[in-house]
Amino acid sequence: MMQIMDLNKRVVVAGTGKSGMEAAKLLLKSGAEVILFDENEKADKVEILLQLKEYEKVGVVIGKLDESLLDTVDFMVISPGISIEAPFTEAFKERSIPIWSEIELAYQMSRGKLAAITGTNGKTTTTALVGEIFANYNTSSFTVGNIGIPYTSIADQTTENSLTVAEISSFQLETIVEFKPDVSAVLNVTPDHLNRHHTFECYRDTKQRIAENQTKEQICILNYDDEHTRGMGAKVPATPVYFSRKEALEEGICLKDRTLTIRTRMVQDSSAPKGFRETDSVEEYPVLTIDEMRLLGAHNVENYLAAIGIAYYMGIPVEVIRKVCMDFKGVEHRIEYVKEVKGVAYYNDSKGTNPDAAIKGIQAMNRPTLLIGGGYDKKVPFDDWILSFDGKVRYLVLIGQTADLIAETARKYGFTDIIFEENLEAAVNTCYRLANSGDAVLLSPACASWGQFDNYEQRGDLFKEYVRNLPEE
Ligand code: UMA
Repeated sequence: MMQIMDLNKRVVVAGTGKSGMEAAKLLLKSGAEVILFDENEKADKVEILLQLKEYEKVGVVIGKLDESLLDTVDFMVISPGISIEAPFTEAFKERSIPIWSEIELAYQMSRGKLAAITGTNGKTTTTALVGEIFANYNTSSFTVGNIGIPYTSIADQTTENSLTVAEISSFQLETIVEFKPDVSAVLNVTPDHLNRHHTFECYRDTKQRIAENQTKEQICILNYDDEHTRGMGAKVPATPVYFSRKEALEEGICLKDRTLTIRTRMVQDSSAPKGFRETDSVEEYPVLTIDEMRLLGAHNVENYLAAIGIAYYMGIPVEVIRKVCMDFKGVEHRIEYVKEVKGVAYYNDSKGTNPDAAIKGIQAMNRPTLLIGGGYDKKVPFDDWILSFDGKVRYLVLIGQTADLIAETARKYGFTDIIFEENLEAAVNTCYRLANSGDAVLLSPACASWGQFDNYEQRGDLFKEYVRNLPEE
């Protein structure tokens, strides 16, 4: 990464959400003068200034930016939520004032090694897993980005020995300049955010930009099973390394029988200049089996394969990768493994707040399942969710406002093993009574939590508490 910049500069920071506030703090700490700008008239100037009260060289503009201000501005840092096509950016472009993504600023002001992960789905889980692997190996490690922690919030804490993993969205990639991860990854690309990027091709190409500044010595991890990311291999300047859940790759990260396996000619060697030495034949490293993973579902096999590749090429020993992969419980509230009680595995998918998300939850189950559902009524149909049960659901235990409506839909499709409960605690106790060893209990409500809980986090936390209190004997 680059040297820490000389920040005797005047910078406009656009957006006063998480990214803008953290970018502003980093700039101010580094001696820059900052003008925070937000188009939303409702943004609270006093509140913003209060958060930055320890700094002097800071101004806040809400609503419209006076163009005369721009004559002395050196560059702009733009928040991910603001499109590069936003009309106010025109004045910057006319004056050739550079526009940097918040992650560009963070990158330029960081040290150590960086892994950056993008893709339409799975990036949060993959980033979280890589982050845990780093944390187990290195005392200075950071997990940042679209996952909810702005990269700028930790940039000045990084050292030459730090390992950082960043979840990167297409929004953040739109305005990178020199952003250059040591290992990048594009997990998959399916249509999303087309209102911002206009066409699928533009969206895909924006994702591919994660690798655009890399060189042959650096690695770009790509999904072989996705035609769009497979095609990127020939286009990116980095050395592509594929992962595949479906194909036995000659080189790459793939399944051998049911074992997630690294096949590589780049062997880790701490005495080699870059930590790797090239071998003539392919070396094979088994990491863990699918059955040893606590996270379920084909999509998670892909996330693990990618994470294993990223960690390996960031120089993490296979033993450490294996240990963390075996322990990894996933992102909180997302098909999260809680514990096993009397041979029954309990999963918290409180984030399954709509039928689509809850379908992923049920698809991930590989055991007969007692499913807890229901909650706040968002007036969405439950048909597809019921149809996804696929013979796996032994009992549907319903709570909340939507209980009757879900039951009615279920019966329409011939599913009648339905139990109504007053609240979540009673639902957990009923599942505990009815489950057999080898079953799973899944909270995946297909509904928002409101009415019974403040938010899905609280619902998930309570579920876990009830499960942990279940008698083991
Ligand atoms: N604003 C303008 N003009 C605009 C648009 C927004 O002035 O045209 C202002 C708003 O008034 C607001 C500020 O910009 O004050 C908001 O900035 P932001 O939307 O970038 O929000 P942040 O709080 O900085 O959060 C961002 C990411 N948000 C988006 O990409 C929309 C967060 O990802 C990310 O976690 C965070 O930075 C830290 O890196 C969220 C997200 O939804 C979770 N991401 C998308 C996704 O995952 O699908 C990409």
